[in-house]
Amino acid sequence: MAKTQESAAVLKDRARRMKWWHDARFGMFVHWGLYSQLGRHEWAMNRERIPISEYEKLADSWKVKPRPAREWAALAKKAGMKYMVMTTKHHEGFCLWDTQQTAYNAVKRGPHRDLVAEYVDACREFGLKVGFYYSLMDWHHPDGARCAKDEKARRRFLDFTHGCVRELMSNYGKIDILWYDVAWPFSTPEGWESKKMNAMARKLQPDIIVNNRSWLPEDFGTPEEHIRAEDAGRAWEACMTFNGSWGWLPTPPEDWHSVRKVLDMLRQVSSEQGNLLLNIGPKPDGSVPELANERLSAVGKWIAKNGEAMYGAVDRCGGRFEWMNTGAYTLKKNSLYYWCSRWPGKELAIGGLKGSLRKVTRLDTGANVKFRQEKFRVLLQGLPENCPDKVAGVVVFKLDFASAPRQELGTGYVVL
Ligand code: H79
Repeated sequence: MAKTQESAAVLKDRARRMKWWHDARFGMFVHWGLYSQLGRHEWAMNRERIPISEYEKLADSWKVKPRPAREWAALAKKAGMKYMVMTTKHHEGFCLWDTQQTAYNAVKRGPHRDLVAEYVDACREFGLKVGFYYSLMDWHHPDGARCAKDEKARRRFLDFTHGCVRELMSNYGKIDILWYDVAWPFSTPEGWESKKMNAMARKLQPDIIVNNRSWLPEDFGTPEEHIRAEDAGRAWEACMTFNGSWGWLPTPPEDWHSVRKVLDMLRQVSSEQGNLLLNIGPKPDGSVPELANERLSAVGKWIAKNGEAMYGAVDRCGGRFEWMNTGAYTLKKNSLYYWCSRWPGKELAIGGLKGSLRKVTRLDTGANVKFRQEKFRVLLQGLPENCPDKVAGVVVFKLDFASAPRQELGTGYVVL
């Protein structure tokens, strides 16, 4: 994606709009649509080349329980998530809101309800920020592919696309995030008239945060299914599936990320000022998958005691702190948080820490921890024999230094 020179005013406005998002750290992605009924991944229509006429039948067979979005929002809140992003239209082209752009929508067909309105209400009820996912690629719209080669089709398709975005930005009150996906078949912002589209979104929603998938960098980067920081100064959010699929796919328990794995993902993003958007793919009727419920509830229980290590103004570790085999770090100014995920017994040695260590506390209990600082290591002492964290086996130690800490490891060190 082309780098653009941005003015001080643009950067200042972005910092204002994104403050809450940086502090929030953790959000819930929800992939729910007609494909959920098939239970074979949200790309089934494309992978299996299901004809449109056959796929469209799913629009009438879709049965949805009352207000499932309340269950998602309740779980997100319980899990320590601060925002949600829901698929208002995935690649299949079915619109979950009351749109005037197409009759292929959840009000005119199957559910006969505005599922986006229900979702927005649920987010507000649980105090969560509201994000809309919108797929630019559309396998259902007659011009969704031919727009690449036919200017009249392109005009129609852009009117449709911009019309959808306009409705989403106009009809549901304050929207916090606009999350575009797959800008195919055009490969430039000019193809989509993205500048105009995003300016329209921002005019309607002056505080909105827009992702980078309309061929413009906008506010944040979106690594998908991997965690990798963008350059310093650039916000980023890793979006991750829970069990290898975005849409509902029944999988064995071992395919779901463990509680420990989710905590490690949170540590990884927090250590580089990123966010984690963790997905659930609700069942066809909207129910939360049992394993998502179970594991996110445990994640939330853990975060309730240890959230200080991830929420708020974290600093980038930027390679200054490398893992030890007992754990790894997050950083806030002079405080280093050591997420110990492999318990060592009564004494924990952390290698290479430099800087004057003033105080060590355990986040879960707030208790002070006895320590000894040697030239190249810190020893935490008097710990329990067995790991005291019964939720996930992860204990966070907060190490307060007199000034910003560093780590010097024994690169090239030879024991003679
Ligand atoms: O919604 C979830 C996925 O379904 C969607 N993004 C997440 C959040 C997604 N993940 N991967 N992809 C989409 C694959 C994208 C493939 C593409 Fe292409 C490559 C799109 C454009 C170039 C395949 C080849 C489809 C069109 C050309």
